[in-house]
Amino acid sequence: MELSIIVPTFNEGGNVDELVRRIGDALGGRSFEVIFVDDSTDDTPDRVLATAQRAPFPVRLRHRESADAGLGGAVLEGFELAAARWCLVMDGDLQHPPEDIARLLDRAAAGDVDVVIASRYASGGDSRGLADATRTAVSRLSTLLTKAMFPRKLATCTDPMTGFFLVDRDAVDLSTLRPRGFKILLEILARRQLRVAEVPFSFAERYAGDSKANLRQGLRFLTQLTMLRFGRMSAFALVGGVGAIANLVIMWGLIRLGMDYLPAAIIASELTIIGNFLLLEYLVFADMRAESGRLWHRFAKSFTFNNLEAIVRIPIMAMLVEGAHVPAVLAAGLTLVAAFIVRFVFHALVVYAPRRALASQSAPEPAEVSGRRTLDA
Ligand SMILES: Nc1nc2c(ncn2[C@@H]2O[C@H](COP(=O)(O)OP(=O)(O)O)[C@@H](O)[C@H]2O)c(=O)[nH]1
Ligand SMILES: [Mg+2]
Repeated sequence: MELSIIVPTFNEGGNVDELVRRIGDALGGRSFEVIFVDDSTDDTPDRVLATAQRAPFPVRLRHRESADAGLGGAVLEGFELAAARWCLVMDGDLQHPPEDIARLLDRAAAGDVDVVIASRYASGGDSRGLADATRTAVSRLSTLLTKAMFPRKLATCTDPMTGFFLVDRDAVDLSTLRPRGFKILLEILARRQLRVAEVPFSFAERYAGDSKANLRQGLRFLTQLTMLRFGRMSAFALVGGVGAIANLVIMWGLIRLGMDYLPAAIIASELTIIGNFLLLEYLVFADMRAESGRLWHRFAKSFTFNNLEAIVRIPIMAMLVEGAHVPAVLAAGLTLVAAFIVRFVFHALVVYAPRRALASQSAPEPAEVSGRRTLDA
């Protein structure tokens, strides 16, 4: 087998047939397979199965039931299922024209690269298929930001956010890739210096259905970028920083509304603690949530910890100021830094600890993910 084509899909029922037909027309004579890694809630899996029956080449389906499985993990799962060493990743909505695949293969055949990227931004490519001016601006800006963060690794890459690329699976250390990586190509390129070539292409309009891009995915992307560059701890710090500012703003607002400063401080702190927890949940530790038990348990631990922390930190600060005559602002700073480190360690190791590690030996192993459906047609 020369090539495995990996297509992550989320509710792309109307596109499946046309995609498979055009891939077949474009790659006639080559030996390849198509793997749909699907998280849909609609009839996409049935459409894939129906199409697979008719296709003169292997069309495989991996359907996942988990509600929150995500795009990055889907592509990773595709790599693991792939029969060929060279894997092509493309969207299922025909924004990535199958007719361009042959040019990617030809470039790889030269033998001097690990990745061939289909770029919207290389000269000769275009991104006209992006929905509107806002999407274009967001795409341009995030590309710029990403390149700035990895100036060396992305030096020869104009479009690190594309979902259309060909990669030599043997050149990638799959175990280092994190499924939280919503933009899996970026994850691949940032982990290890690879030899990259680009082929320009025209980003087309969607054939059917709607885009799944939204603000939440944008936030996830920013978190991914921060974590890739600076590690999880800095993403955690960023959330803490945003929380500190929110805390002060809320307190100021409540005082302006006529509230006494003490209750204002307490309400602001509690709201911030809850807000921070949600940001940690959905951004910083999103990839560890599934393994770490119930949401309410995590919340209870996090909430208790943060309240205890305040109760402990303030007397220690007072001791430093009154007893050791440390200037008040320095004392506040010192205790905040210490509290930050303790808080990070507590969240990483306790709140988001894998359930298996916490469970006593007598507890049953968690059940295998149910409802997986795999078909090799
Ligand atoms: N398996 C899987 N595929 C997804 C998920 N979210 C998006 N996709 C697929 O990823 C591709 C790109 O998504 P799309 O909505 O077109 O994003 P856009 O092109 O940036 O507007 C499409 O094939 C989607 O069906 C997901 O959570 N799981
Ligand atoms: Mg799309």
